[in-house]
Amino acid sequence: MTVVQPVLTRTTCPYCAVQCSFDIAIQTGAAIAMKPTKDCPVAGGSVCKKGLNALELVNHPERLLTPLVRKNGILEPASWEEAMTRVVEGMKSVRAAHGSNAYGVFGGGSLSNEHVYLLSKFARVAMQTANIDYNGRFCMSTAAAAMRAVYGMDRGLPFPLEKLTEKDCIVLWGANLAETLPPVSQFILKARKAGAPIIVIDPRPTRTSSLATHYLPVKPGGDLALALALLHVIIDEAYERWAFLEKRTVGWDKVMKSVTDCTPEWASDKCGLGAKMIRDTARLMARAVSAPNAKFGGLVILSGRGPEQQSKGVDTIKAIINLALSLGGIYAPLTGQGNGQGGREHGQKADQLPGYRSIQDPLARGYFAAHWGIDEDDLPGKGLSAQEMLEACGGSVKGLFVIGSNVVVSAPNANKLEERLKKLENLVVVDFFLSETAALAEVVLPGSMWLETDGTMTNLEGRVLRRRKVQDTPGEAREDWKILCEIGARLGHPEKFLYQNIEEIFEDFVVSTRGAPADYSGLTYEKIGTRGVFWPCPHPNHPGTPEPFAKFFAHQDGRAHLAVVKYREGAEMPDLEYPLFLTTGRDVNHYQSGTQTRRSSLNAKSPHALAQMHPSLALRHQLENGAAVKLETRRGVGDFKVLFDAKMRTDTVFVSFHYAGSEAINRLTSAALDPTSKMPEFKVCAVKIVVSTQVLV
Ligand SMILES: Nc1nc2c(c(=O)[nH]1)N[C@H]1C(S)=C(S)[C@@H](COP(=O)(O)OP(=O)(O)OC[C@H]3O[C@@H](n4cnc5c(=O)[nH]c(N)nc54)[C@H](O)[C@@H]3O)O[C@H]1N2
Ligand SMILES: Nc1nc2c(c(=O)[nH]1)N[C@H]1C(S)=C(S)[C@@H](COP(=O)(O)OP(=O)(O)OC[C@H]3O[C@@H](n4cnc5c(=O)[nH]c(N)nc54)[C@H](O)[C@@H]3O)O[C@H]1N2
Ligand code: SF4
Ligand SMILES: [Mo]
Repeated sequence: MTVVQPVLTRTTCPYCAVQCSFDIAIQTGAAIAMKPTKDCPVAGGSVCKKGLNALELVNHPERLLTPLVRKNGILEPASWEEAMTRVVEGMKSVRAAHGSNAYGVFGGGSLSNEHVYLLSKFARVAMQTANIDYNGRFCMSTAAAAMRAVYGMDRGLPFPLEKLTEKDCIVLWGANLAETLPPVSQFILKARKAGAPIIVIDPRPTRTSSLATHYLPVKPGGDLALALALLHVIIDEAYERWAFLEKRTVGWDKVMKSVTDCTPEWASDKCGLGAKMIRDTARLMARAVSAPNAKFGGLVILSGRGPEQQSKGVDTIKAIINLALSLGGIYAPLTGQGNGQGGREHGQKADQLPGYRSIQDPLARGYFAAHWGIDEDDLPGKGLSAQEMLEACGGSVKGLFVIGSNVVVSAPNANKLEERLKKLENLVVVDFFLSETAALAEVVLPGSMWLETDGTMTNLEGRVLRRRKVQDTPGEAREDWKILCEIGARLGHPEKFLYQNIEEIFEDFVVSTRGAPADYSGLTYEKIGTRGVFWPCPHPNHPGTPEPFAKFFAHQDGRAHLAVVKYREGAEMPDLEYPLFLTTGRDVNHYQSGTQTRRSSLNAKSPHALAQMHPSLALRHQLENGAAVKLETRRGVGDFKVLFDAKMRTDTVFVSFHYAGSEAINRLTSAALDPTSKMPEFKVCAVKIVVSTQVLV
């Protein structure tokens, strides 16, 4: 008997923005094993359990194998012909009755660059709607807006991760990377070993704070006051780096004056930290980079979603950037989703065309009208942002097409959202599992998973990496791009969606970015290879740009444009009725809305949503560790299990957002938006504890 040896194919993980490389063993056309590889250009073979576990889901018995169509209120298996007819008739009828903008398109940061580009073209050319946006509004929009304003460009991390090991001081501001981007911990630990202070700022102790040399248990939403006060101390004690500020920034004088009154004493109550702790932290940061020959970027401040997912997030990040630059340091966000970076560059944002071009820029509009072969007047303008679009559902938005997001679990104020989605005339969801959002749809189309389609992903460092197809979609499921192309063709534009394979989409996409801020036009699949290329890469001989800000920032004058920021509070603060802060985030065992990880063996490690709180707070409500508890906000109530944490602030409860039903914390969260980025305030609202007798098993 001949034994068929498995073939190994290199691709990247389906989950987070690190985008670790894996070798997939394929036998007779199917993936049978996946192994990390030391050749991984990002993390050198260090991976996490989510990635290691990913293959479990590919052949999972709950994979969607046929389209589903709602009949008499129930989703039933249907042929593609029947499902497509329903989709296209639904879209046409919404457009005929209410106009093109009555149909919304909602994408996600897990989709490849090719799929994102195609979705942008699909929305603007085939659906002719202005209303396309995506879950990155819930994720990266705040950091992106602040970086674009100050640096002139948002490139996420403006240096390769391994450079972290050379830093003199690292601040992890509301970033729990030991649970959310685990392989990044190795670089933090190396920097610590080399003597760099590691400062973690988070309302709750985490695995990341245990890697730190210093930990600041900030009050939820207290970040802006803290950043202003730290800068005040830097200036008051004359630590600022004048030569650097003069050479590389504009606006310092105004910023300097604006923090005169922001003393640590002023900030103390607002951020819940002692004035001495604030002063000592500023001194620690300043002294770590005080050598006369200290290099640019010796101090690095990295944010996660903690300071970003706030109604004042953009101002908070601008204040953090001012702080970093005052010491000749650099700020950067840690991008979250697998293609969180490419996802925000290539046109699924309501105000953007592919390449990070503004949809309101006449030159960009002209370029894209020509590229897509349409009349410029037919190219829609700026549309509604994600949460605005979801809130318009059942109102001005009558139909919604969702691909790559499970908004019923992941969007704020979810009770209202479910009601709104039920009012839609047409809800179409493309997914590979029946997510909570898909379960409400009129039509569900079975799409592709990460190893069933080719493409590229841009990781948190701005490194463009290859995804490789290793097996076919199961049953009747189809690759996402084929689904989009077919609907586009059926909507009357067959010639615009004539791609034969995904590389053709890639080629069309990279050409479209030529001359744009996010210029990918020098890339080919071959050039990307297994090590990836950093964008921008504007021509075929260009090596890519690992460190775009090393000498200049991206504004025309090459400088960072510092912005004056004023203090303000969160949209909803604790009061007599709802006396505690509720904040939310992630658990190491789950990914996002949990569509995938709640179906995997990882679920057994974290089967329920936990309400993490200080034992004294719990015991005041006669709650033991593990007890069932109801939490209530002005928007909703939910069922959780108490988790004691003696290092937690006594005014704060933390819950992760990966669960559905009555354990979905987004039934309670606030949809207050940042005025610039339109980011919902997932990290701050007011809550009360209601004792429950229900027992969760
Ligand atoms: N295991 C796992 N990993 C993931 C994901 C996942 O779902 N699961 N998702 C991926 C995605 S899309 C993203 S965006 C990243 C997110 O990665 P992170 O930003 O690391 O994750 P979060 O848990 O949302 O938030 C980080 C920390 O912010 C803290 N925090 C809460 N409120 C505040 C506040 O007001 N101020 C400050 N300073 N901190 C606060 C929380 O306690 C939490 O520890 O993770 C990626 N990786
Ligand atoms: N309370 C609270 N809420 C939050 C956050 C928080 O910190 N707190 N964080 C926010 C953040 S940062 C994010 S990024 C969002 C994430 O939340 P979501 O936008 O819901 O993201 P996912 O859970 O990744 O949803 C992706 C869906 O698309 C499917 N999918 C994944 N990949 C593909 C693909 O390639 N093709 C197709 N067709 N389908 C695919 C998955 O099965 C899943 O159902 O949640 C936000 N919500
Ligand atoms: S760190 Fe992120 S990319 Fe790497 S294996 Fe884990 S989930 Fe996948
Ligand atoms: Mo995210």
